[in-house]
Amino acid sequence: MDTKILIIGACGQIGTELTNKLRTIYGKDNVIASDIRKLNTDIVNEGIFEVVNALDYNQIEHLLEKYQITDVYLMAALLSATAEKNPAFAWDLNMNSLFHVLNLAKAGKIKKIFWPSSIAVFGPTTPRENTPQYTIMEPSTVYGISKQTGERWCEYYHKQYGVDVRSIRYPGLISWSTPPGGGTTDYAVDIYHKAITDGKFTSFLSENTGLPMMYMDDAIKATVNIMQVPSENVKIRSSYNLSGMSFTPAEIAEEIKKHFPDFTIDYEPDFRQKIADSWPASIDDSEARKDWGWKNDFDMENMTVEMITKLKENIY
Ligand code: AKB
Repeated sequence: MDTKILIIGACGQIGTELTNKLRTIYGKDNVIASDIRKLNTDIVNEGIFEVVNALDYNQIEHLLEKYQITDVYLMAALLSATAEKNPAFAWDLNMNSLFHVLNLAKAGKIKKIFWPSSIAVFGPTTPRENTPQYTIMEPSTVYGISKQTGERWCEYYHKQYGVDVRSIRYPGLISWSTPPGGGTTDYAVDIYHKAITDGKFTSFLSENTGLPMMYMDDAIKATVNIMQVPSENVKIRSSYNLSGMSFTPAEIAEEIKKHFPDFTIDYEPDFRQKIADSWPASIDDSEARKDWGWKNDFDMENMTVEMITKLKENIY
């Protein structure tokens, strides 16, 4: 059976780039992009697009039947900072959209699911440096609690009902072409824009707050890879640790200064500082490397060159 893909949340930060990549790989007619609204004109106009509410089981079921979908990528979610402002809705969206696709897969209507988890599943009691795959997990944010719970359900549906669900714990994602959507790691995108437009940047995280980060191209590569490997390679059915690089606001500012010597940074930590302080500073992703051959292409240095080049070429 040919692969037919439904992406729920196709207009978001990851969804946009994932949709473009999947359309290239599988062909435009085999990738159905969907979102709650027509939020991104390229995604809407350059292929098949459907308006869908990730909380509406019947709408999703209808699309699965209409397009004979095999694989679903569920990218709709409220991220960490936004979720803290609206805990009840974050819990509803992040959990019930997952239950819908897990139950549709259990009913035999989806063959394979991709569901993103996050470094937010870890908490203040987790070892912060080189955080292992298996460790203490006591998330203290609404977003983290929803992702941790989701991981448990993914593993449960796999073990009890044979649902082929695959997942990655994304770190902070950095892209020149799509804006981030309400996360704690968003500063690491904004800093590049401000370096070019203003020559200075005010960080909402303090100088020495280290966090795991990844260039979007690597995140998309990992997502496509984990969905393409044979099922037996995916040994972890909660979610895989995944690492690209780790840096603090001060370190990324130093890297940017290599390109803009006059660039300056100052620090005004806000409520997101507490979230960042509860998360790992770096991640051990050896299980992903071993099980399905994960390897990152980008570090802070080559990502910075690419970000500045692409932003100058395409945006400014
Ligand atoms: C966020 O900051 O909420 C996200 C994440 C790390 O999952 N980027």
